[in-house]
Amino acid sequence: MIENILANLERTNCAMDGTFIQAVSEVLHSLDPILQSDTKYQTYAILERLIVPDREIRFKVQWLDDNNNVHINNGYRVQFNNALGPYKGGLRFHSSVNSGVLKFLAFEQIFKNSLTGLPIGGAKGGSDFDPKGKSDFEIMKFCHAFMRELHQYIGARVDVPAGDIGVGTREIGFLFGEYKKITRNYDGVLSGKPYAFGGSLMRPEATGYGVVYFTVEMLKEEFGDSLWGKVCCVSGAGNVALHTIEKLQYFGAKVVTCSDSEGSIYDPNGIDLLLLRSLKGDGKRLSLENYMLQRLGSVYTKKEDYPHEAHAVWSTPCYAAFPCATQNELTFNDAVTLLNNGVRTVVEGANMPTVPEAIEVFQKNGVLFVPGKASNAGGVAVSEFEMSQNASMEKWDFDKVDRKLNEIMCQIYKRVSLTAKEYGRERNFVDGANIAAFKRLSEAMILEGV
Ligand code: NDP
Ligand code: 2IT
Repeated sequence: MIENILANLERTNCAMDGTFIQAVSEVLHSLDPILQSDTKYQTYAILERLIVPDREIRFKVQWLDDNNNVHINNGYRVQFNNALGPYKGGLRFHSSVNSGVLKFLAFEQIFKNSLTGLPIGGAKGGSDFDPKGKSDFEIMKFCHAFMRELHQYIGARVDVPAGDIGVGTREIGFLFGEYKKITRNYDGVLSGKPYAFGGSLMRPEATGYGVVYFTVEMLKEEFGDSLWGKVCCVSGAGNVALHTIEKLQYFGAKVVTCSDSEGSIYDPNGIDLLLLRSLKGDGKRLSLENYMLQRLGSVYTKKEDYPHEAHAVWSTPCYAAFPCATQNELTFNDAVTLLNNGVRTVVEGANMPTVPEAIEVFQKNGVLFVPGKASNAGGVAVSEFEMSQNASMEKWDFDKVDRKLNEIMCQIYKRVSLTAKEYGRERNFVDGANIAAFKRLSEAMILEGV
């Protein structure tokens, strides 16, 4: 049945939908044991309904650069499934964005949001606008133009976008400003807002912190171990990577690598976070080469100087690896190198950063592998906390958000590991996550009717 559904999916989707088909294929193959357990999933055609987005919205974004040249970009919002609550998920501004990438991200988001146990559905949006090299005013003008179209489709109880690659607090601020001008509504229509007007404390940190809270709980339960003194490799140097590094260091780990789309840093003395933030914090995009120039003993490797299908960021021995940049960044060759270097666990900070062949290498060789939909759910969880605070006109303090984030991440770990055990897939956190998320989602879909 699964193979038929996948064949049909390939037939009805276009060439650019590769990552979407990859994501669906992974989920469907995980679901085999639960599908066998009850005929209701077939009766209600849950799989067939689950893999088609509720709607895909596409619009034109026209804007003027600082020299008054006209630019046109594509804007998108994929509202995938709202069985569990309002559509919820980030906006990505990156030149690689197209409808296929956003379908994959929105599809993953349904499962991630289900795992949080919170009342949120799944969506994703964005644009092929490239923020690199743009002035603050150009970013602002683009965000305003984007919202002039997007505002028609969103709402605090309808669809609540947030940040993702290329979209942080600054961009959400500009988007919110325009939404308010157009609609006069001062409500929680976006999360990840600046604290000054409705943002939650700790939303910027939440994804990275959550990744590490998940890891701490998992290491305690699975190995009776901790992060103290462990060497870790992290990829990326954006929001998720920076806060993952910060929390890993807080728990006593030594992080020796980070990267961006141009190259990577190896720092045997441990990443100097202050220096890294001065280059990459708050949306800054200075080259990592500057890190090497300012930090004795560190090594910078340009992406093109490293052999094909492998990445320098994964080439040093480590106990734990945290891919926090983008999809399909950790290849089969990277997995073999990490395995040969003794890695014990790989915890995804990004969405689907590990290719399926690499996941197989880890799983077949006893490396604990955690999919992003479980380990990076802290970001969207705190987004939901922001929605709660906005709806009740409250402000929670830092400790409350931190405690609730930690609780959610520990609960996700428990839910995923227990489900894996229950369905005979012990320590297979991919299957555990997909089945646990599917259970909650499919129950809601059945109860709501066709
Ligand atoms: P940022 O834009 O803050 O940072 C992205 C980082 O990834 C940058 O260092 C960027 O380098 C690097 N990167 C992007 N594309 C590539 C590439 N093709 N090869 C190598 N490096 C690349 O985004 P986030 O940190 O917010 O997002 C990172 C990942 O985490 C994404 O997969 C996102 O979907 C996921 N995520 C984000 C959440 C959030 O709350 N922000 C929540 C959950 C998941 P460069 O600047 O050179 O392009
Ligand atoms: O992938 C993700 O979970 C995000 N980009 C965050 C989504 C959100 O709504 O906070």
